[in-house]
Amino acid sequence: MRADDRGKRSERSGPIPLKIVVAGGFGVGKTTLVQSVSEIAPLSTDEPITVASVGVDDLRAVPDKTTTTVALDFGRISVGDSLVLYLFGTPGQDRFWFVWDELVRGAVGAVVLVDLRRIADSFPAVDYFESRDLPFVVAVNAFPGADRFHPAAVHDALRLRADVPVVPMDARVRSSCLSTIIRLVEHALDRSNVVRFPRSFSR
Ligand SMILES: Nc1nc2c(ncn2[C@@H]2O[C@H](COP(=O)(O)OP(=O)(O)OP(=O)(O)O)[C@@H](O)[C@H]2O)c(=O)[nH]1
Ligand SMILES: [Mg+2]
Repeated sequence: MRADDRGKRSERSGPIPLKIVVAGGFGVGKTTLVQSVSEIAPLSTDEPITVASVGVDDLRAVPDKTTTTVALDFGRISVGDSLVLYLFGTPGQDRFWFVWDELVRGAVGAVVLVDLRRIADSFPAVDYFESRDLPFVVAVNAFPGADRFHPAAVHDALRLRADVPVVPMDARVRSSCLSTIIRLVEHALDRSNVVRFPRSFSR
């Protein structure tokens, strides 16, 4: 195949789709992240938190929280003409774990959000991606006290593999979320030894 034929082929086939999962414990900011970065109106499946949650979900750290994701969050980000990222946010409550296996199918990797006031809540998500050998980055979300710990200390506390990135993030700020997602894609590409992330993508 000649080089210009390859160009025509990629024109016809359109941008490469990449699936990214946004995971973590209950109320760590997964829906907020997807809503911050999506260029389309994000799909959200949040429902009011009901009395069934009492004694099950710990709302002390997020007292203003009135809804929870019951199926998934969905959003999209285009990266120039070459890539389109599809974001799938997981439900945070333990009773919706069964949805995770469907959501991660075909994903290049995951952003695991952590609220340092409740770091143990994100252990199951870390374990999940480690056990499936899926690339992930840990994003320390900007809840009160998040800046008191260096990423290296968080890395140690979560007993992460040496190459797993830990990044500070504010899920309410688009540029911050994009930096995290770029870090994930770079990490996934590093692990697969393929191409570099396009430089044309502005954060
Ligand atoms: N201070 C602060 N609050 C945040 C941040 N990110 C999210 N929040 C708030 O935290 C609460 C929980 O956010 P959600 O995005 O619903 O969390 P979630 O992980 O999707 O929750 P579940 O789907 O129920 O597991 C909301 O009240 C957000 O406004 C952040 O970076 N800093
Ligand atoms: Mg949610």
